[in-house]
Amino acid sequence: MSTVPRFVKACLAQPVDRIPVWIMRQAGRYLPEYRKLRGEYPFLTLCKTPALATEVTLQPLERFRMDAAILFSDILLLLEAMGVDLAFDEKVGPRLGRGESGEERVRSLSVPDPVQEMGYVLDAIRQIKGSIPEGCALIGFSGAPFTLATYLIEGGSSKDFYATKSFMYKEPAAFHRLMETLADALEAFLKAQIAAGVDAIQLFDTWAMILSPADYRELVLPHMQRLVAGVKHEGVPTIHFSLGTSTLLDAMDQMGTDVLSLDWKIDLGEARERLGPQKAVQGNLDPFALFQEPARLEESVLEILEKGSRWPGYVFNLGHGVHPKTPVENMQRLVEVVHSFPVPQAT
Ligand code: 1CP
Repeated sequence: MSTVPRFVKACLAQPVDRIPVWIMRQAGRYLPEYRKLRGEYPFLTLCKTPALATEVTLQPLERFRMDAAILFSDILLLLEAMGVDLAFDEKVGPRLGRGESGEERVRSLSVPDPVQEMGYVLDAIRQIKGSIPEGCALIGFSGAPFTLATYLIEGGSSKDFYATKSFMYKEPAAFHRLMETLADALEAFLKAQIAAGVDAIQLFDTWAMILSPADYRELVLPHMQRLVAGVKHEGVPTIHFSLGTSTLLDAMDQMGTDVLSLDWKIDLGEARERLGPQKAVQGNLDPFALFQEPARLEESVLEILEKGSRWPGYVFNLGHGVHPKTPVENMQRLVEVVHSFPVPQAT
């Protein structure tokens, strides 16, 4: 008989026997086994070959007893399925399109059938579910509409988001239409991931922090609410990730996700006070805390654990992805400290 993983229980703000832990980018460049495989295959080949995506997803679980694994993929692959050229350049990062303007890329978008266009992701999910350790949850994910819109309009990463912001302010109606199209594509894709077997969904809105609270409420929140409501219908918990959380916390609380993943710039105890016991939280250790010597690292982890665990509904994580130069033994130590922490209201 399969029991509900403790990670899923914590996302639903239910009591747990110990605090669940997983780490953003836990499968990644700080692991020598990832670097070895990455030396043999380009990044996109790892993502698009289900056996390789499965291997990378499961790599950290060989070393650490994480309570969840996240599917190895990337938020930008959906834009490719929507009709935009995608390449990853080692030096400059992602490149979208073939030199068209942002407006041209926006106009050419289509809403794909995920089974037809993202079948490699769905196959990877089924393979991972076949070999993931008992009790370990699998997290599916996507970008959020706004963060995907920035990559689409800019044609890649950006420093000042000039193209996104000028499009948004000059053509608000077209911007809303773009957000709607992205939300439609995301809803279909996330439902397909759930049908393939993921236990939870995380929505990455990395660049929402560039918006004022008023613009966030006007241009992003309604689309997030519709998307989250559509996915919620499927019965798996939803997690919202963002950076620069404190300024947008109250608006993000209204989005409807079960969990908010917070960065280190907000005090976790204060965030839990503001959000109340119904809302689960995930986070929020600074990824660079993993560069401290072991005794100091332990103190930092315990401090976060104490603040996070005062009510049920807490998942230990970093505030953003683990840095590629992180010493692996410090990750090991972090996981051990979380595991041995006595939960105040343990089941
Ligand atoms: O060279 C390499 O090995 C590729 C590096 C890499 C990896 C490991 C990229 C390129 N993407 C990923 C995987 C990835 N990306 C995952 C897999 C699961 C995990 O291990 O956590 C996830 C969830 C993402 C999500 C993602 N991709 C985000 C949102 C989260 C975040 O980190 O803020 C964003 C913004 C991207 C875009 C992206 N992917 C990769 C690059 C270089 C970038 C651009 C980042 C930027 O604009 O600064």
